[in-house]
Amino acid sequence: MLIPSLLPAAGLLPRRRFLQAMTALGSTAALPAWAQALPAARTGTPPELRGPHFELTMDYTSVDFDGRRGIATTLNGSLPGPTLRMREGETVTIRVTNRLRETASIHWHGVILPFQMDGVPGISFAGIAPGETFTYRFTLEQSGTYWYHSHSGMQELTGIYGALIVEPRGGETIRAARDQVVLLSDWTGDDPMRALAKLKAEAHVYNQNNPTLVKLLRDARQHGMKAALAERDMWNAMRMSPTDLADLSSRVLSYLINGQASGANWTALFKPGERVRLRCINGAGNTFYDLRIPGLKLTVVQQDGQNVEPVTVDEFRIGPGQTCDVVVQPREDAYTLFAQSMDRTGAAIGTLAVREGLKAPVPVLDAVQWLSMADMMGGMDHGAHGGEGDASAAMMNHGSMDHSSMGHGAMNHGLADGNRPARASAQVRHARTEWGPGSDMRVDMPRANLDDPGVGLRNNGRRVLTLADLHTIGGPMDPRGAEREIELHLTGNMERYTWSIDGQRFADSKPVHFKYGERLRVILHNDTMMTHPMHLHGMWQELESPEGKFLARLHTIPVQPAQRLSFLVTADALGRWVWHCHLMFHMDLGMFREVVVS
Ligand SMILES: [Cu+2]
Repeated sequence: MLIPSLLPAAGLLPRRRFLQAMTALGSTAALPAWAQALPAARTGTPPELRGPHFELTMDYTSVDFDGRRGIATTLNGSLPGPTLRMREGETVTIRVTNRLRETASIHWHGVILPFQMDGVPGISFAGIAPGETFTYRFTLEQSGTYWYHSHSGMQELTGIYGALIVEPRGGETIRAARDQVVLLSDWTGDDPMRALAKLKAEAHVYNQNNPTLVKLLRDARQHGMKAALAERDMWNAMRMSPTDLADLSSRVLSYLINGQASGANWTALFKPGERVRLRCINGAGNTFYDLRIPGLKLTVVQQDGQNVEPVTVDEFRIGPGQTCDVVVQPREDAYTLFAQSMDRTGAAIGTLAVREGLKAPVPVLDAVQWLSMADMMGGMDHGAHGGEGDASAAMMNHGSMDHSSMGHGAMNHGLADGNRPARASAQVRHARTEWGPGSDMRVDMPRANLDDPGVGLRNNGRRVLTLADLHTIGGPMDPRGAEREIELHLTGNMERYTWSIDGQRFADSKPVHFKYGERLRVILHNDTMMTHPMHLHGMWQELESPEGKFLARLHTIPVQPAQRLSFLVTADALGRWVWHCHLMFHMDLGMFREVVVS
C-alpha cells in the first residue's frame, strides 16, 4: 500500500521563492521589459583565462537555443563561463562580482580547499549579495579537469558554470596533441522554478516515454496479453512508471555542448592521426548523458580529475557533476560527438572534424529500455513471479509491512578498534525516518553490481564504461581501513515529487558528523528508481568494490536504482561542508545534507 498524497503538492512550493524567481528571470513566454534589450550570450568554445588572478562578473544575457529563447545568468557574458586554467601549487585569487538581482555564489567543484572558499551560501559563507564582489583565494593541491558553478537557487540551470583546468606541477603525463573541453549542459525553456512546480503537481508531466497502447499491443504480441497486462498492473499498483528515467525531457530541455544546441553544430578541429584529449564535463542541472563518437574508440584516462589506468570503451555515461577525460585518435575527416540523454528524448550533438563546416552521419536515438525488476528491488531472485500478475506492491515492501521492530538508526555503527571490517556491511539498516511520507519505497535486498552500465546501456552491443572499470593510479590516498561505518539511504516519493536522505529533507535534518582525521566508510543505498549523482564537498570519496578493494577517487558517485555501494573518506578538512545529489531539483527539494568535520 502506498501512502496517499495528502496535500496538493504544488502548494508546498514556497510562494515567495517562486515569485522571486519569476521576477528575476522572467519566463520565455513573455520577457519582462527590462530584459528586452539584454545582450546576447556568447556561446561555443568559451574564452580561456589563465591564473593566478581571475575576474568574473555575473549578469543577465539573452539566449536562443534552436528557437528556445530566454534569459540566462552568465559569467563575463559567456555560456559556459570562461575556462579557467590554473597550475598545481599556485595560490589563486578569483574576484566574483554579482550584477544579478539576487544573491549568487560560485562553488569550485572537486577542488580541495578551505571550507570558507567552498561557495555554498548559508554553509560556507553568506553568499554574494547583488552589487557585491567576493574574493576567493586558495592554493591548488591537485591537478586535473574540474569545473565550477553557482550554488544559489537555479543559477546553475540558467547558465552559471564553466570548466576549471589545473595543470599538473610536473607537466602533463597524458600525452595529447590537442586538448579540448567538451562541457555538456542543459537549458530549460521553461522557468526552472515553474518546471519544478509542474513536477510537484504531476510527477510524470515531462515523461514522454510513458507506456502507450501501441507498446501494450506490441508486448502482447511478443509475450501474450496476460503477461503484458500483468506487467502494467504491477507498475500501476506501485504507482510508478518503468520509464521514469529523467524528471525533465526534451519537451522542456535543450541539450547543449559548450553552450550550443545541436543546430549550431559545435565543432572541434584536429589533424588526422593526432591524439586528441577531450575533457568531458557534465554541467547539466538535470541530464545524464550517454556519450559516444561512432567510429572512434574512447580511451578513458581521467575521471573526476584523477588519472586512472587507461581503459578503452565505445561509450560512457556521465551524470551531472561528473567529469571524464578521454583520448581519441581520429583518422577520418569528420566524426559525430553524440551525447544522448538517458531518457532518449534528445541528444547534445557536435562534430570532430579536420575543418569547420563538415558533418558526419548522426545516429538515431536508442530505443528506451524499461527499468527492470532489479532496478526496483535489487538482488532478489524474481524469476518465480514473472508474468503471473502476482507481483503485488506488498511483496516489494512498499510500506505495508510493520518494520517497527527494525528500529536501527542508520548512523554511528561505531566499531571497536582492531575490528575494522575489510568490506562494507551487507545488512540493510533503514533509518526510522524512512517510514514516513518522504519515502515511497525501501529496497531490502539491494544489488551491489558495479559492473552494470545502467538502464539504457545494457546489452547494447557496445563496450560501455562502468564504475568497476575505474582504477585511480596510485591507489588510495590513505592506507588506513575504516574505523567507523555510516549508512545513508537515498530516498524519495515520486507521487509527491519529494527527494530526501533517510526519508528526511535537508530542512528537517541534522548535520552528519565526521571526526577530524578519522578514516570512515560510507554506504550509499538507493531506495529510489532513479540514479543519483552524489557529490561530497571538501573531501574525496574513495569508491571500493563490494569485496572492499579500492577502485577510484571520485567527487561525484552515481548510485543506480536499488544499488548499494560504499566508499572510504579521510576526514582531513575541518569545517562545514555539504553532500548532495547533483540533480538540481533533487538537491533543492532536500536530497542534501550538511557535513561537519570537527
Ligand atoms: Cu537525485
